[in-house]
Amino acid sequence: MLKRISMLVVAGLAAATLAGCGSESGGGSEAGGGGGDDAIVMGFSQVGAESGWRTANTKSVQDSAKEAGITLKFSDAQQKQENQIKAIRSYIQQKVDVIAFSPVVESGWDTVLKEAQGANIPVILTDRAVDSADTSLYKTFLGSDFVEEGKKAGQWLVEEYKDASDTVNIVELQGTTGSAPANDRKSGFAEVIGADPKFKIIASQTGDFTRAKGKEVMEAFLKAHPDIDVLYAHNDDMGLGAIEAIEGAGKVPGKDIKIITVDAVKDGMQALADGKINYIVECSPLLGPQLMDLAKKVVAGESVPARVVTEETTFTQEQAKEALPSRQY
Ligand code: GYE
Repeated sequence: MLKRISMLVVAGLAAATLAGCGSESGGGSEAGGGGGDDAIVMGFSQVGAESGWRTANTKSVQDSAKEAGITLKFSDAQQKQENQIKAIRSYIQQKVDVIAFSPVVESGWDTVLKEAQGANIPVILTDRAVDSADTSLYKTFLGSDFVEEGKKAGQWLVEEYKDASDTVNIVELQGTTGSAPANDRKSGFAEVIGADPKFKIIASQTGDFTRAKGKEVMEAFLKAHPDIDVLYAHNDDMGLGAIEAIEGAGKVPGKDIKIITVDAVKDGMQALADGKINYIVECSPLLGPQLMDLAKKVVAGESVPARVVTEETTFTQEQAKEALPSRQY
């Protein structure tokens, strides 16, 4: 018994530490929703701050919570699943009204999701999916169709090289290993280009969705493969890092090596308009308003659709020039 109590105390302390270790982007923080005592309290566990997309997503969630009068408890998991599990457990202990999170990887969530279910706290998945067989563990999943994004990237490539007969050597910078966007953007792309054997993925490695890792891995690709025609990067940030590596190797990004990325954040769009990227598949980070709507419904016990897919487009270099001035993020 004593042991059990002390374990609870330790868990409580861990939760308190988690909620208290506020840094600018990390740790826990609480934003008042402006509402009274009956304001909905949402515990939100964010993946991290790995990319421009993520920064825009965090801002969207925080701004929308304020606007909706929802009190937001926010924590940044720094791309670690264990931190997300700790955050979710702490939200369960704090008896929040609803938990929302963007799961860093797809697998390994059943136990903690069952704990939330046992405590009668509804869970909303936002941005990324989990692979749990039991879909009753969450109320809804709001986010993009990443397979579709990968397909759009592949379709552009097929069209771009429709008259070529030579082999097209492709290198791929994958997102975080095990994450839904990395898995799905890879498979959607592979499915489309797989129809024509001239397309060859000669190297594929994770760049963890960051600029620094994108640069590092692209440097290694360039050393190992002198004959790269195309880079497919699962996000803009890795593509931007890779551009530095390509320029460092004396090659011209967008010309010597064609580049396709996903996201369409401002820096990516600027590189596209400048001719350094050739095509971007959009993935919208502005999920906050829909998330708050869903949260209100779920807390009120109303039914919500099991899946809410974000609407997205694609950008060529010309379209990027047009869209840039009014781009919000
Ligand atoms: O594409 C990438 C970010 O999960 C859709 O995560 C998100 C992805 C996004 O780090 O830039």
